[in-house]
Amino acid sequence: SSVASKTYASRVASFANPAAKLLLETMERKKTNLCVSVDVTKKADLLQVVESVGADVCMVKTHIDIVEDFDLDLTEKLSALSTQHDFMIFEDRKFADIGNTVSLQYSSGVHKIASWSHITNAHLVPGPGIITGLAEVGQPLGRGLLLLAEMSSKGNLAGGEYGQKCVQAARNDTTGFTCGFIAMDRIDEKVALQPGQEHKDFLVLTPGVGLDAKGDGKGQQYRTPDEVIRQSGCDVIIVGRGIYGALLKDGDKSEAFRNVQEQAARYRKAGWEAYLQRTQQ
Ligand code: BMP
Repeated sequence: SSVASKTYASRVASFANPAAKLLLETMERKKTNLCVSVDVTKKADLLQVVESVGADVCMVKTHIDIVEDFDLDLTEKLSALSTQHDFMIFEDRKFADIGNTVSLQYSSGVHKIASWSHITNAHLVPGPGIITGLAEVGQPLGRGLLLLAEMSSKGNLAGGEYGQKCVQAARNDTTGFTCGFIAMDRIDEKVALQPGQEHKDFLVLTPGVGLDAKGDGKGQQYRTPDEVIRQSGCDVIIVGRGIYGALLKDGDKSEAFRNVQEQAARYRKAGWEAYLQRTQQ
């Protein structure tokens, strides 16, 4: 039977990866499948958004390289908030180079991603060596990796046969470091097992989620939490501008942050109701 009918809690045992286990446990404990994508360029705004949404999310997603005043105090504060509010951190780095280079990009440089991000992601364009390179750094730290099997944007070149190859590569990663996908549906269940492969459970995290807009005029395409969670069987909704959008408008900042909190509560409720309906609890 499809994992879509199973509860998050019942799937914890089917993962070896500690980050995947923790995410499923967190979702069940907090009753939320919402990940907020905090794509703002100022450290103070980023931290304030995270403060505002912390109680409503299982995970916060960052693009740490867009922060203009980045310093390691930011990732320390982010980690402290992650403990305080019980959510995980996903740096949306989209690694896309050979194994040796991604090891360095993941462990080193200004951002030292592996030291604070529980989960990160990669394109499989360079081949499975990218998984080996990232696993070398992340596996000893108990981190997890998602492969971008599908994307939400119009005209993207992922998906199709490429997406199927991502599923095969994830299954063939015997370390368990690869624990899921960025995808638009339950892609792992659409790809037949190859001879010798065992069935494995994977997480599916899905961006391109909005309740009020269909697109952004720059290729993004939005679906509702119900379409993503109930109809497509994905596990986590990733929402950015639908939640922090008020911050992009001029006006009273404290009012904007109140709106951010309200939107997080709204998306959390929509995502969780879709999950309850899917699993008929
Ligand atoms: P928004 O909800 O504001 O459109 O933001 C979506 C977020 O998810 C962005 O951070 C973007 O980089 C990311 N994303 C996406 O939109 N589509 C994908 O296929 C993969 C992504 O990581």
